[in-house]
Amino acid sequence: EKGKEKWPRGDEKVWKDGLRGVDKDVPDITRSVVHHVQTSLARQAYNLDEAGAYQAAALSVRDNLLVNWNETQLHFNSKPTKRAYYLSLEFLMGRTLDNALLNLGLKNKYADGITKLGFSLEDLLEQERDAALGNGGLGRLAACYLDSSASQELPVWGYGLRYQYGIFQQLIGPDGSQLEAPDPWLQHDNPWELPRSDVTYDIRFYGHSERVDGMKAVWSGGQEVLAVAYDVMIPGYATKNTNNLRLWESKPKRGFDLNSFNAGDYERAVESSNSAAAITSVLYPNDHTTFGKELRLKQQYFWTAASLADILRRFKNLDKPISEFPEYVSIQLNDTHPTLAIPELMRILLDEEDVPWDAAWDIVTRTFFFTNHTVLPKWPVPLMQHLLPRHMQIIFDIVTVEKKFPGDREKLARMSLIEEGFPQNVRMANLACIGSRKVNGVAELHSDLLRATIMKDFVDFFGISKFFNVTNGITPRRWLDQCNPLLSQLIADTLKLPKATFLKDLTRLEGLLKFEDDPNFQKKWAAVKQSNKERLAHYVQVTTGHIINTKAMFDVQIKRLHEYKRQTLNILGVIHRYLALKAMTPEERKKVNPKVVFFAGKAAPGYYIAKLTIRLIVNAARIINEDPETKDILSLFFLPDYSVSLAEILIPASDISQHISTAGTEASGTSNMKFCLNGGLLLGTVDGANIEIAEEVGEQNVFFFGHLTPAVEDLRYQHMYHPVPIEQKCPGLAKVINEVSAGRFGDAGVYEPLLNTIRQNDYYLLTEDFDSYIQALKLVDEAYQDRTEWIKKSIRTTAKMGKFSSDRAIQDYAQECWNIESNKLP
Ligand code: B1H
Repeated sequence: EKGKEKWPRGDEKVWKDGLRGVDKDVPDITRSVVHHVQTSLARQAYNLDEAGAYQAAALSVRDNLLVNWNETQLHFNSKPTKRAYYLSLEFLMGRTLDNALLNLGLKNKYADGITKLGFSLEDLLEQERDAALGNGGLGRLAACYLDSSASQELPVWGYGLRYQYGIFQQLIGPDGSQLEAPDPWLQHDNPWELPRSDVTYDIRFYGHSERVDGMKAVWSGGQEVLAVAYDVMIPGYATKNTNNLRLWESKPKRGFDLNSFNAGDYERAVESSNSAAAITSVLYPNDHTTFGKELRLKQQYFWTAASLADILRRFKNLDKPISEFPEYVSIQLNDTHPTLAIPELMRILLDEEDVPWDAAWDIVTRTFFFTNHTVLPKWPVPLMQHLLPRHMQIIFDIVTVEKKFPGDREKLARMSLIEEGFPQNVRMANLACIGSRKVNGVAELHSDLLRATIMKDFVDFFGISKFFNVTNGITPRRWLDQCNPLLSQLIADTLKLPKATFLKDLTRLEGLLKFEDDPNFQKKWAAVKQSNKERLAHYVQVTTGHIINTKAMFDVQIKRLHEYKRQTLNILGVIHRYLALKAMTPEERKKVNPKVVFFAGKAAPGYYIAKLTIRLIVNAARIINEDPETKDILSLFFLPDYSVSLAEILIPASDISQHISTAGTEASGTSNMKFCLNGGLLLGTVDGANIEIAEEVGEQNVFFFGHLTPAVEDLRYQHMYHPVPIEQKCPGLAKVINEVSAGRFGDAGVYEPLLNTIRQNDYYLLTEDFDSYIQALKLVDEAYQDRTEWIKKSIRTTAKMGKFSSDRAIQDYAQECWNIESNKLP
């Protein structure tokens, strides 16, 4: 009988002797690296370059992870355990080697071993390509959550897609505009994944659905493709527990169509296999808006169907009745992208498990939890009907059941899963909401706004307790210890604690408050920042040839280019500063504190206005950095191809960072937390998690400006219906805009569409916030003059960041939603 066989087969002692343990000493490490050079890479000492040495070191580290990973699987399989599954279309992991070494506690030993083999570990780390399977904050959040789950020994498994191409590479063309190139991150072997050719599922598209008795149906025909699993090990920090991230690749079910092949039509024969492979070929780079594209819907269904099939198979191994599914499985939906999991689980329960409708719906609504990160995507009914006929049927059946709810008709229309129109649309957020046990936003303000606006009718219907908040978090392992080893060491020395203590309980940083007045500690604190600024300056010099004054204030804004994030406000502020410096006498300029402004971020390839902002930044930099009158006191850089790895260099080097979205538009933001954890001060609007950061560190330690959320709607209304010319509304900004428009930064004319968004209805309210923004920048300058006070602010900021650890966020989910428990490997 399966599952009851004796194992291991053969002699248990022989098996045990054959098992590899985790490396303990430098000789074990060098032996394993050499072994991989020889037998995995088929190379030798004399022909090994850095790329090869990186591969061998990575394979050797992977062996250690595998030992722990296997034990973790066995541990959690040994008795029925409730698990949580995190479904995310994006996992922005960045590099793995350094993180794995730190989590395993093997970094120093590997550094020694690698040195003995004639290489430097630091150089090998630079050989690794980022795994960039995400757009921005939403994808990086998923990566932080995996780290926190494993580090807290929680049974949380991730599911995503194995895109052949991650987020595009950004290049800057001769005229300063963004150009895109593919990101072939799998070109070299990826040592961090394990192909699981034995774990596959058939996934159907198109075809037709025929009802059989009542709510049941048979879905057949159409196209079938194969989902193949790839496993990525997720090591916890200072624990053996090593979780799993399973990524799906699409493959043709059969190599090619034999009928067409036999008829001599070879092109036709491979056509369908190409279309199967296309499903997981590329990450959509649109961030916030990917609407109406058939391939995107295919990705979403392919991934949710494969993941659910896998989850169900694991549940079935437990031999429990299907009604107990929610006792063993919780599924977190990362935004609306995986919402098809709801009708898909209904389909499986109704059509394959013979569960009646009400019982099926009960199982579904106890299994899913939904995190909202932003506004509301929808899918056209005709597209869904064509691609997923059975799911469309189920959605309409849910609507029929919904109609039995009492309530006024307008309200029902607002709450409906179907938006009327030509064509009709399926509202995915409404489906996710009614199909889930609980719904949360990602910062207090955002959750409040959800409850008060788009979810209001649902709050009335389901009651307020279904709607709650989990403020986002970041992992202190990567975003303190890994990216800022000097600061991490200084904290450990000062608190006289092992690093693991505060890296696992970030609230311990509060202990630093005792030292804020200690001049000796302040000096060391400042020295760490200085050294990180030099590291960044070195990077800029190597990549662009520019030499940076590291005594200057470093001011950083790095995030996706978006109108609502208002990089345009920042660059127009820089130009305002430049014009003011130009108007000064040389004597006056001597008194000005030098400043370097950094931007980085990608724009969606089709986002014209965002791309114009990049072009303006790049071209303004060309003028400003060459101006002999000002270049010593103001310089400006747009660093191309922003990535997790680049963030790891930029964040520790910042004195001040900007988070300046129009109030009420940034759900949370997470880089704000990263900067503050690394002792950078925050300049921002009263939006997203900025508010909670200020609550923690004290408002006197952040620089806030701009209108508040409740004012935004009225202001927009005024701009629409009672527009005031910009010269009157905001003369300071008008002057800057006129200079740009006149071609002072080259390209006269090309920026008009960008400038017009401000001159015309100014949806993101730059004219409303510009003056207070400039005022806030002035306060920043003044504060920086008093360096001791600045350093104190910086220490206080770091000290109060405990709340923003993703460990806390994951505990919130584990307790509020998943009802799972830590289970540490012996
Ligand atoms: C966030 C997205 C997003 N919100 C659709 N929404 C996407 C939506 O490709 N798509 O279709 C991609 C991304 N991303 C971000 O999530 C918020 O803007 C941030 O404020 C927040 O910090 C982050 C994590 O919650």
